Amino acid sequence: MSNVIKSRKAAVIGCGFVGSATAFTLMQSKLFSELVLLDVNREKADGEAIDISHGVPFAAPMKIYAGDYDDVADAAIIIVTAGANQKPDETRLDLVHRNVEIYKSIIPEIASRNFGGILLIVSNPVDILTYVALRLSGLPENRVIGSGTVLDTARMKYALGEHLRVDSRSVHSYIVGEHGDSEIAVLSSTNISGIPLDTFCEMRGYDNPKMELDEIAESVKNSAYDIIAKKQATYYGIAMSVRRICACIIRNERSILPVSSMMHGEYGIRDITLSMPAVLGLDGVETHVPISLNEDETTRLIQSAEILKGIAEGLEL
Ligand code: 6V0
Repeated sequence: MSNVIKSRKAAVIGCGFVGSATAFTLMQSKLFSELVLLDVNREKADGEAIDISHGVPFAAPMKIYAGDYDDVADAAIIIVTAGANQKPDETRLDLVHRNVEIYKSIIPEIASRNFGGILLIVSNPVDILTYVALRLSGLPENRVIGSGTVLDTARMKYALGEHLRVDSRSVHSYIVGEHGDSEIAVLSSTNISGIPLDTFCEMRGYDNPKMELDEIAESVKNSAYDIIAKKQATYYGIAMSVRRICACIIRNERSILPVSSMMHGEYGIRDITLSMPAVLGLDGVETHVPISLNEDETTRLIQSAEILKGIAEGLEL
């Protein structure tokens, strides 16, 4: 039997750049009344909790404190950001062995306490670690999700919004597959409030937009490398992405977000976790939404899945 969860309680495991930025945005979100911060460095978790608590009078009443695994077991959502981050010239996949070992010390602690909420994986490589968390926890597949390409999709919407001089919220576009080097920007079905991307490009005076759009997709894919080269880590964009995912779950919004979760034959892909638009609500992933892809996008998605599968199959779990 799973624990009864407290619907307004969240926990963040790993309080480095990403965990603390996430905790800060969650404090401002008013989604939760209780937030537990957990880190191997307890002092760090405690310091972040105290600092972030001092923003509470400007948001809404809530308790933020450093805790241990007994404190996180009844949270509605546990967000795992623990683990090494990319150093300049490292790919996300380079982190896999270090972070799998860290997950082996975290996920069983959660599972052994009959956790009944949603496990939201953020550490990289996020798709592989979502797979690892699923296997190590034994939790139902709908309740183990990765932040996936929610961040990449936001970056794409922002870049297209700037390029087309339109509100990024009016841009409907997805990046799917791995959160990483093999990700796919689905340009074929991208639209601006229903207007096909190519048509909107023409409206904005771009005659032959393909090259510019491919460049934008490429720069979105490389944006983490660019940010890390300049400031050693990325955290604000992912913190807002996590906030959006949490809102969708806690309010049972059933929005469609490209989170990472287990695939069951969509596009012929199965037994691996990757990002695909999905209806997301209180129970986590309700169903995948296999958006239409052109031939090239489908081929690249299958390649992305194969890369991830090759890594997942080589892990000793
Ligand atoms: P960081 O600042 O080094 O923080 C990592 C934190 O994890 C530190 O405070 C550690 O003490 C803590 N930690 C390590 N081991 C454990 C453990 N066993 N239990 C509890 N806490 C532990 O890294 P940063 O915050 O920059 O990045 C964290 C992870 O998020 C990395 O794997 C990044 O690659 C990843 N990101 C994922 C993104 C996404 O879109 N999914 C985006 C940005 C970063």
